[in-house]
Amino acid sequence: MPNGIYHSFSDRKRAGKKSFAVLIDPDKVNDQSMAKLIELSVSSKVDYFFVGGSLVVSNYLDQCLQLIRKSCSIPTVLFPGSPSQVSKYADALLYLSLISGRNAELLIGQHVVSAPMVKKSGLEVMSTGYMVVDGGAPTTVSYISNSSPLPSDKSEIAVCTALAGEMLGMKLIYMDAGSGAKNPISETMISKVAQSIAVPLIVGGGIVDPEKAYLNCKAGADIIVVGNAIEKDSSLIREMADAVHSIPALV
Ligand code: 1GP
Repeated sequence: MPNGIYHSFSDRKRAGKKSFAVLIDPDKVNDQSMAKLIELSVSSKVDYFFVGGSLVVSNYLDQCLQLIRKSCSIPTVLFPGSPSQVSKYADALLYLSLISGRNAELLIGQHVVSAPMVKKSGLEVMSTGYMVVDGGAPTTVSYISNSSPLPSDKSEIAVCTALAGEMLGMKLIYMDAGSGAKNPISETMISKVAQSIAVPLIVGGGIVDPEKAYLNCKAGADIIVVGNAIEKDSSLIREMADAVHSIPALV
């Protein structure tokens, strides 16, 4: 992407164009499943691939990113669960600070340790205020991060957290109910947060049908991320992408 991924996020937001990102967990794919996923994503006009997971134990990350790069022009954004998930074969990195939690390691500690490596990677780094919202059941992210999620019915805490993140200089806010969440984030919370911030808002976790993706965008999400549901039924890629893109851009 000539001007960088963040540029494309902000340009699309400014134009009111909603984006759809497919989340790929490198532990759950191989060359064969990736080939199919890439083909479907290209034909469905998927905007971005987010790549990563709370727990990546395989060595497939680099290979997976290289395969995407050689097969299509969909940009890849690392969504790392830990500093080990940095790869020079991606286009950009969500440099996540878990601002909904109070675990200093995930707010700043791991960033300090990984900063030289991230700098050296040459990746486009996008500072991201990462907010985990209670999705109705313990998810890997809440266990691994050892921090409590934001209560799902406390929109005012979500608003204050997102505002603080933005004023601290974070360029993106990512609200996540966690992969496989029972309850995705409510439109009420999304809308209140979206109205309070100017930076692009990413929303994910437990979105299993196109209707929900559509409603989340209507509420103010700029980028919808779906992983689990697509792993189970890849035909959802097209339906989700169509639902997100059905929202008319601003004139
Ligand atoms: C999780 O936001 C992502 O971090 C996507 O969640 O896998 O439930 O779609 P799902």
